[in-house]
Amino acid sequence: MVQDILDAAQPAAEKIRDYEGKIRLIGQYDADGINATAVAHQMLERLGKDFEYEILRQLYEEDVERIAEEDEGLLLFVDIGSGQSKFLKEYIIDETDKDVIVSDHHEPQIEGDGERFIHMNPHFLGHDGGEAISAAGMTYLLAKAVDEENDDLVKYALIGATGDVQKQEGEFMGLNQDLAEEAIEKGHVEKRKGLDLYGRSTKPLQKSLMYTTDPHLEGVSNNESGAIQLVKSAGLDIRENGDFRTLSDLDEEEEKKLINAMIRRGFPVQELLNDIYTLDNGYEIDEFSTVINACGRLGQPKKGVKILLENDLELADKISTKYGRKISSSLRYVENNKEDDEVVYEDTIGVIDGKDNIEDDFIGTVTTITMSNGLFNSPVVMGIAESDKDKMKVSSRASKEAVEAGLNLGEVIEAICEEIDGEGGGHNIAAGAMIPESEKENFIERLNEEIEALV
Ligand SMILES: [Mn+2]
Repeated sequence: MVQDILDAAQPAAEKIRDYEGKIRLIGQYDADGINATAVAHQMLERLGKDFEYEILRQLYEEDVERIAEEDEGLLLFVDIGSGQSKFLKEYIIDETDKDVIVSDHHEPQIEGDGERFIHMNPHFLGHDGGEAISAAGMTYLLAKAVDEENDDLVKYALIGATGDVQKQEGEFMGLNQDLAEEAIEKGHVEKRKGLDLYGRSTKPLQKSLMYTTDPHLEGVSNNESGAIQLVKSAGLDIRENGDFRTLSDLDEEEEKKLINAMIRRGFPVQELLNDIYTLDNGYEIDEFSTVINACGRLGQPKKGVKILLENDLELADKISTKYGRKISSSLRYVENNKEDDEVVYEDTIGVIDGKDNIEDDFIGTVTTITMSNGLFNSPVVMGIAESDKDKMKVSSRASKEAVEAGLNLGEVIEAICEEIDGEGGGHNIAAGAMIPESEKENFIERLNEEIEALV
């Protein structure tokens, strides 16, 4: 299955191996992009290449114009570039003598020419770039085509795919499944059925249990001493060498004991069991991918590359703490302004206007938390915040009930964006958009109308 991508990667691999000048690596700033960058970084370093790298939030036209002027003669774009491939051709291929390689999985605009512009994208080979493979996966296969020895980098492909929410109900799909098998076989990743609780590898066990509210665990949800009691009733210690244990600190036998204790209490454990992927550094894969994503959100994507390549868990810990603080302060802004109807207001939908007080990279998280914490009693909640270039970022979530009743928020948002010269879409339960600042009121009004008509 992955063989066709490995074959398709040969011309790019050859170009990279043979190129003797300076190379520029350009990556995207989310967890997938940072993993793809780490893979390419390692590949180039192992080849002894002279290279620079940068990580961008977006690749705007002016970025392409600027990159066309840089010194490097070979440009390698990862997790970015497919959606701007017309600009790459126009400003770089047609105007300079530089060569371009793109390793991406976003919807491509145009194909490359196979010579100076090599465009690797799963869409060209009939694979779904949405859930079958990420840019980290594409770049991993490129690295493997460059040198078979790079196959130790396979775990980054999985962390990237996880960051792009390519797992469906806990399971990798399509090409990702092949990559997961490869990683397990080589011992970089372990897979077993386990309790899929928040903070599995980062929070004390009793916290993971007390934070579990869906399904509600009578006497344990939101009840720390009840959670500690449950752990003790399973015959387990909550501490090890003085420190609180996390769920992933338990061995398989111990986790079974806990599961049995939960079954004895009549808890619907089946709903909490999932395939758990644990990395060889002890982190559960979703949690590690969140940390890498946080590096980008905090404006420090290169720290993500460092955490990945040096397995710098101390830095990972620092980033997590900093990220948590940033989320708390964004939530505090909402809390402090909930009586101010220019910031927090509700018609059919609930609206949080973060203005320039909530960073656009945090408005999504704030919206998700607000949807679940009962601030509104609406079928849809949206957050909006100022972004760069006179744009506003919109993030929206629908309630489970609304989705079950047939709402597809992604489609609604996409349709409104078409009317107002914005860009957006997403899934039935979560969607986002970038809209012109001037269309803010209009957008909120239109979304309210649409939801009102549907519910
Ligand atoms: Mn991606």
